[in-house]
Amino acid sequence: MELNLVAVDKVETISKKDFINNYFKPQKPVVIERFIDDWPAYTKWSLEYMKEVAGDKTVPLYDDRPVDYKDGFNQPHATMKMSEYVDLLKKEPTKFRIFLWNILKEVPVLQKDFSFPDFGLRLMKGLPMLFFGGKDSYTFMHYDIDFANIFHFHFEGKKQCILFDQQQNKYLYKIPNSLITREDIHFSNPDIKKWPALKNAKGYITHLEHGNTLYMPEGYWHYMRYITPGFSMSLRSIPRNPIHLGKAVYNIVVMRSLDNVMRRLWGQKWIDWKNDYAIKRTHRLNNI
Ligand SMILES: O=C(O)CCC(=O)C(=O)O
Repeated sequence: MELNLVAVDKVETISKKDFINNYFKPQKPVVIERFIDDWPAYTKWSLEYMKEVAGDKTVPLYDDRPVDYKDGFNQPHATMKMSEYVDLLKKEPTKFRIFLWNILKEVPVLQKDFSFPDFGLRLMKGLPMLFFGGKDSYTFMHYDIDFANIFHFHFEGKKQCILFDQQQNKYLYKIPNSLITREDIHFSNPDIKKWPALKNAKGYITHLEHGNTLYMPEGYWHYMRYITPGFSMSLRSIPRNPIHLGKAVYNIVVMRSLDNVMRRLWGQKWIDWKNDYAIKRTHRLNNI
């Protein structure tokens, strides 16, 4: 059996009013296909261009290895010069991804290529983040620590996105005190016999092409699989729902530090316990 996924709405473009009424208020995802056609980035941004402007930067890389207690929260697995990384992306499939790379800090010249769109939400100006991935690499299912509303702009290549809202948590094998599900679930083709609760989850699926914008509402789970090498930029706006805002503050102030302390105290036992508990709890909640 497959996952219960419906296609994310796709619109060519959208007015602020329609975006707020049809997507932001009901907290529903949408892909806007041609929202950024007038950005210089739309014509300029490619892997080759990134190599040109940022080739000598050292970039943090992540692969799909499971969380290790020796690593800090979100600590990179390797580093490389951007020029070598782009060459690698183009040459062969690689698991290495760049995750949460702050453009403003790293390559300020890229700021000239885009603007902060007016969707009727106040976007955080200091946090435009870039993500890169090689063919078939994927960003594990997670939601963001700050529960932000996310606008995700895709460049070069094609990317599959699978999304769930926070109501689905009890079906997703969520790891306690963290923002991820079991890392051994391959959401693009999950083994439902091994993960039976997943069949109760209702989510969304879409594919992004160059120039598409994906809106992900507050706290949405997202799994991204790079079908071909490419990259994306995310802009974010703080959550409006007070419960989400409270959870964001808790995550940033308590959850992250608690996890780091537990890793230091308990080591791998803490990670193993969390992974085990994710299954026990999910199966208990689903009478499995
Ligand atoms: O596309 C990716 O690799 C991850 C994107 C992501 O996690 C985000 O935009 O918050």
